[in-house]
Amino acid sequence: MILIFATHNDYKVIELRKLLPPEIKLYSLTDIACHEEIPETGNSLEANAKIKADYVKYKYGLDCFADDSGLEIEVLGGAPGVHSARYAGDQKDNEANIKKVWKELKGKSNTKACFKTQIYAHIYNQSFSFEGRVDGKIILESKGLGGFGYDPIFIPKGYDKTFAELGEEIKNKISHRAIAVASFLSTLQHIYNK
Ligand code: ITT
Repeated sequence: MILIFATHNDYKVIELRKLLPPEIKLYSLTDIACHEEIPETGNSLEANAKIKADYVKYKYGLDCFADDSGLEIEVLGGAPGVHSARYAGDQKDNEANIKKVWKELKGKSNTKACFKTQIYAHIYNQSFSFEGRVDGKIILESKGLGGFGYDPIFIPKGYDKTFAELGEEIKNKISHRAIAVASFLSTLQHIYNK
């Protein structure tokens, strides 16, 4: 079966290709030559995931899903949250975003944080929503070369290394995205086996 993943983020596509079984052929927006930036005007992860999935469903009429994810830092009242991609400005610069997190956390001892993912899917003219969350903490230095975004500064609970150090195998077992995708997958299996 074919599914369109409504994203321009190549790292997310790489993660999803590893998380979904090979019989699901995954195409990104770039793969279907959709180069527009879909405006993420919602004020929640779920609203933005729905906006991205709806865009593809109504423009192309294809089964699709979108992921909207964010980092929530407890002492910052949940920031950057829905603004994670553009925390330090519209250029979506990971390094600048991380520097802004460090600046905002200066002098604060509580660095508890979590990553959240919302997936919104249109499959066989039905729509579905799934969520995933992983708790952890922020560190005030960058560690590791794997992953993307805030991975080099996030240590998941129960570990002593960042997502960027732990690598894709462990991240793909415990991450916010892996948890949301597991629910998505069990729904897909249920629908396709009917
Ligand atoms: P699309 O909207 O095209 O899918 P995006 O990168 O803009 O791609 P989001 O709107 O979901 O994705 O933005 C979430 C931002 O949060 C993302 O750019 C990263 O900075 C960060 N983020 C999301 N998931 C992450 C992960 O697994 N590890 C580290 N950072 C992550």
